[in-house]
Amino acid sequence: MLIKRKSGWELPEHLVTPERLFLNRRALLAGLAGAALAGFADPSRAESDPSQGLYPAAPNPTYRDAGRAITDEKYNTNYNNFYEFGTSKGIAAEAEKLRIRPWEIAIDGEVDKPITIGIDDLLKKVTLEERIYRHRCVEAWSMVVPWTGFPMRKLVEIAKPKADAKYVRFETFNDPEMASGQQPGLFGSMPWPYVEGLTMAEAMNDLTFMVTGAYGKPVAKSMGAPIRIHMPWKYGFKSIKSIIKVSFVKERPVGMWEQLQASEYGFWANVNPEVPHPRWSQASEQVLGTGERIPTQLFNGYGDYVAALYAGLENEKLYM
Ligand SMILES: Nc1nc2c(c(=O)[nH]1)N[C@H]1C(S)=C(S)[C@@H](COP(=O)(O)O)O[C@H]1N2
Ligand SMILES: [Mo]
Repeated sequence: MLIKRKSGWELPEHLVTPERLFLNRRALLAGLAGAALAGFADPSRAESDPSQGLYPAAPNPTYRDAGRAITDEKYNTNYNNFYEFGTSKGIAAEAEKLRIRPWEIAIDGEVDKPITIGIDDLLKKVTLEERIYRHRCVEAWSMVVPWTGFPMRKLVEIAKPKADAKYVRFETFNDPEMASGQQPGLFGSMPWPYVEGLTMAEAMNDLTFMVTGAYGKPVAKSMGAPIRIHMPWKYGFKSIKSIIKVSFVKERPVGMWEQLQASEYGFWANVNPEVPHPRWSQASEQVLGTGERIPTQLFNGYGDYVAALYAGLENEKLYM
């Protein structure tokens, strides 16, 4: 098969588009329209961010070595899945339309007292730290990212959930005027807003990280400013960007991808090289920026931290 490399970090599109394959015709048209707008993120963007003085933060020594080189920032800020701004990887320029101040986060559901907190007030309540994590997309590519943020556990402490809260449900903005990808297209619309969920035990795990920065500065818009989550042992679609609502709930949340195609994108979505996605293998991954393909590890190599979370859940579809 002929594989044409474009430049640098760009993978051949047919290798990296599976997440949108079933939307293909619509995606194709959207991609054509988006191509004219596509460009690169402007590195000067962070200058107007009021939280800029908080970066860089002290590295957490436990998460300093990801066993691979950090992926160059330019790959990470310009090669994204952020469907609110389009279905191609080149949404960085379009994502500059994301307005990140004021930015309010609602914390509600089974909590002592529902609150709404501005991002800068939230940042005052936490201590930021840097962690280098491997990131594995279900489309079988990966990167290594120096995130800055705070453990999700800290957000749980702030929220004070009641004992009957069993899951956390996260929601991204829904603003078709700002985010062109949220406008209904020729072939309909995705079931916006983007929603994802975790169990309380997963939320309390030390690895579960609320990300507000990357590469020593506020996180780029294309990567989910001003606040996203990252769970490095799960496929990337679980790590929801640009969060506006965190709800503590009794029932298992249904994510946007799960709602769209439950047979392909489940609730658990833990990385496992031996469980193929229905349409492709998960055995190996392309490391962005290196041209290398390497074997994928169970739980993306984080089993020591998270395997115990799944004891007794063997009947669940833990890896899809
Ligand atoms: N709101 C929102 N969050 C999202 C997505 C998205 O389209 N919208 N894409 C997900 C997918 S599929 C991946 S792989 C990661 C990509 O994060 P990155 O662009 O920072 O690499 O974000 C996840 N979070
Ligand atoms: Mo992904």
